[in-house]
Amino acid sequence: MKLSKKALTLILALVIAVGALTVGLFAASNSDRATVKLAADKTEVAPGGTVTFTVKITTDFYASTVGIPVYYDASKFTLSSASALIDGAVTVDSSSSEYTRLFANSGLSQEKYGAVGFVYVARKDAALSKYSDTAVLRFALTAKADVSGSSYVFCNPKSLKKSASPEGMLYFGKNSSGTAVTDSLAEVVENVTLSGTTVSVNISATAPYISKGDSVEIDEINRLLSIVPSSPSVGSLSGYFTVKNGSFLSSGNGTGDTVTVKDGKGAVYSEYTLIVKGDVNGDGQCTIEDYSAVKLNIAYGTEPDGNAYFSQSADFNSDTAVDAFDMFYIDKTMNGIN
Ligand SMILES: [Ca+2]
Ligand SMILES: [Ca+2]
Repeated sequence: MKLSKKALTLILALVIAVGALTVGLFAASNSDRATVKLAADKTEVAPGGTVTFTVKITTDFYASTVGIPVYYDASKFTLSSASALIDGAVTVDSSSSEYTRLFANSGLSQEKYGAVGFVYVARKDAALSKYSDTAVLRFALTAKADVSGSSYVFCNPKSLKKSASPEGMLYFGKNSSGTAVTDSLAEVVENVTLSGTTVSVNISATAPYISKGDSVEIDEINRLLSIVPSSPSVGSLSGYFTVKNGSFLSSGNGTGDTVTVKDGKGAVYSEYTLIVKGDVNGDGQCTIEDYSAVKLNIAYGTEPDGNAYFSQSADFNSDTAVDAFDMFYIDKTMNGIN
């Protein structure tokens, strides 16, 4: 979910205001408990390669505010993308004016560490959830080109917001009436368990690595590998990318097929759904059929049956819109004039 910086600033201002108001109130009862988990899709990565992390939460109360910062060694990783997985939530990264707040109470230096945050604040009358191992944040860290060795990615108990340290950005607010609809100020829940929120990732030059040209893009958050076909027929995918220190298999060369990356021993390392730009019917060709389907979509909003990735494959120029520009590129590709 992408919100404007203005909206983000407003939400964070709300968080700060709610936090300031609730610190003086009694804390929620001891039985209220929240658990945070952090998982990585892989624990070994080559320099330049990417690891995807998912934060999951469980609460036994109706959560009206949630804030979770995650930290990483900035000398080894850079944040390549982050996505909040709950409606109304936002992510905070170094492009945000509120970034510094992620380090409040943490005892961690912004010189040495990077951080990415998840923030959710329920608006008035919003329906609230008790969460059960619910994925709330996904983000991807890319290992820097010239580094090696193991490195921790973690949540930090010191970041916890408490009455005694109200600035903390790790917090859970409980709807004080205990009901599923926001109706009052949140009470801060201090009983937060960080269960398995320290993940060690080894950066190794022998890990599998996808070597690709500019016509290939990888969306690690949504597990999509997109190619821009260089001719009307895709042909062999190895003309677009190769895997160093490993190999790959593909179930086909059209949109919707699965690309499986394997390590040097043949074990599955990662998996992606293939998107071929301009191939909306998934046959590995960019033809008049695809052109017509996109034209119908633009005119009438129709989508061909059986392609869950229509919008990604129809959006040839990857600007998140399907429009006449994409038809222009599909026309060029199907006529072999790229
Ligand atoms: Ca096609
Ligand atoms: Ca487009």
